[in-house]
Amino acid sequence: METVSSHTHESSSSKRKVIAVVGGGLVGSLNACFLAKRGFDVEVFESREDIRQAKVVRGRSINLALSHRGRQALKHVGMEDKIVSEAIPMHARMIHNMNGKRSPIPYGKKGQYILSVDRANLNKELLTAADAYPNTTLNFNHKLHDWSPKTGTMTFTGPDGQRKEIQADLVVGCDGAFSAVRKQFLRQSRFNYSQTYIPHGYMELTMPPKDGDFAMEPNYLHIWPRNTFMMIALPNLDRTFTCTLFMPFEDFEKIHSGEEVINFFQKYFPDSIPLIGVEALKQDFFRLPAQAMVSVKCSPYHLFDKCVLMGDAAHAVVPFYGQGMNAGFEDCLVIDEIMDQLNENIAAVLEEYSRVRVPDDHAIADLAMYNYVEMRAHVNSRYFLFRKYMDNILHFIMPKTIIPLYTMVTFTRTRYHEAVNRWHWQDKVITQGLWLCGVVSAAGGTYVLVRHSHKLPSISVEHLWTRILALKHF
Ligand code: FAD
Ligand code: EGU
Repeated sequence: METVSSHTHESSSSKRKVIAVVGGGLVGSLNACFLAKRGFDVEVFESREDIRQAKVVRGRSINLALSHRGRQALKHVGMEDKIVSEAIPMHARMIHNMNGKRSPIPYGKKGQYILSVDRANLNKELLTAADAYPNTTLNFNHKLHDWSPKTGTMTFTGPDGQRKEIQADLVVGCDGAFSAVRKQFLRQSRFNYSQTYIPHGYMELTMPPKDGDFAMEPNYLHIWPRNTFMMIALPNLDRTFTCTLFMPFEDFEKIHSGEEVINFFQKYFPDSIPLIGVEALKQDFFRLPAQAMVSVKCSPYHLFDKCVLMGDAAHAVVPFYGQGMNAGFEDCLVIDEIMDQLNENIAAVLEEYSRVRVPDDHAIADLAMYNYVEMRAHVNSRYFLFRKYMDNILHFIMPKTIIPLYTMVTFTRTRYHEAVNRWHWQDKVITQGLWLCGVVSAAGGTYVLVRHSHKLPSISVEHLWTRILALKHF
């Protein structure tokens, strides 16, 4: 068995705990910063090469929406300002209807906005930040194959293709939706696991600048809601937009030629054709096949005091709430808070982390899936506008009572499962309010009729009111 670097050797003799972070993606690299800041010896193992040196970075999506939860986590390791300065604020959604009409709907009050961040750039910044801690080592081209829950020994394929065994006190699985670390959990009794592929795939298309500037209004999240088809576009610093088309695989498979692509876009997203460009569209569409989306839920997140899962490895969610990365970043913040509470007693911390975090991650996984089902069922541009206007108006009238769900999810650190509970409660309040309005107007109408008929004895307004209130109990 070998140790990765000399400082690991020295520190294990000085009894500093060695933590192996498997996966140097968004969550792994941020988590390395959190753990290094605490003074642990951190070893990051990433299967890909160092993306800071790579010429072409192949990731899953080009840009992402960063919101409050993610920002709070970045702030904790001193990275918030840097990342925000390299991001583009989106103050509202811009809804595109079939005729090319655009309608903005603000995300919240002035100053409430989400950010469009470049995934590759964010990952590079976080790797550089992790690298700057003297007690952190980044190991690229290290692919985990398996590990032993008994001993904490991990087996990797190293840079030269040779097998390598490496030992750590704690293994932190940040290796994404298809986690290799998680494989050992599946062999344990009382481990819950489910994964669901949705029938939709996604494809990314680039919208180039027009006359050197953004082809559409830059500070918006552009949305083309078309029931089963949907397109979203987020701005990039280079004045391009990355458009993401969501569509059932079945429908992707029906499109074979450039001409069919244009026909399809002509039918559903006509205003985007001149902006992306006919030739670019014909080519871009066939560059990569449509990508699958999976939802993964499991529990618990820890195995003894040896291992813990975080980010997509613990909870991959479908991207219909813009929360996957934000939730993963919040995972890092939550376990850090627990580390403080429990004095870094690893066994106790991991148990508490599973106890606290599982209900919240499951809640956001459910919400994202719920939104996927709702969007594909009946969300066209008019319905989308109507629903979001209603949310905003009710919030404006009763700011303390009615808070839109996306506001709690996007702009607060309200625990996800509490946001869901509150949402159900608000729904009841709204439904009862609507019923009451209906009953009051029906009764009022009846009262007026009765008064004008002069045939029946008239009832006092007070009397009518108590009757209406009594109705509520049915
Ligand atoms: P990953 O980013 O998958 O990183 C895992 C890392 O582990 C990778 O670097 C991989 O190379 C490495 N690895 C894998 N296996 C091994 C192994 N065996 N050994 C060593 N290393 C390994 N989230 C948002 O918050 N906002 C959004 O707007 C948003 N939009 C999205 C749009 C789309 C289309 C998709 C698909 C997702 C979106 N997400 C969004 C979700 C977000 O991409 C993920 O939640 C996030 O990337 C999770 O980070 P992670 O570090 O846990 O996993
Ligand atoms: C999907 C893909 C609009 C980036 C959910 C809203 C998303 C993002 C919404 C992608 C939608 C959907 C919300 C944010 C965000 C909305 C949100 C979805 C970013 C409920 C890069 N979603 N996304 N909800 O409210 O809370 O604007 O690929 F179309 S950001 Cl599906 Cl806030």
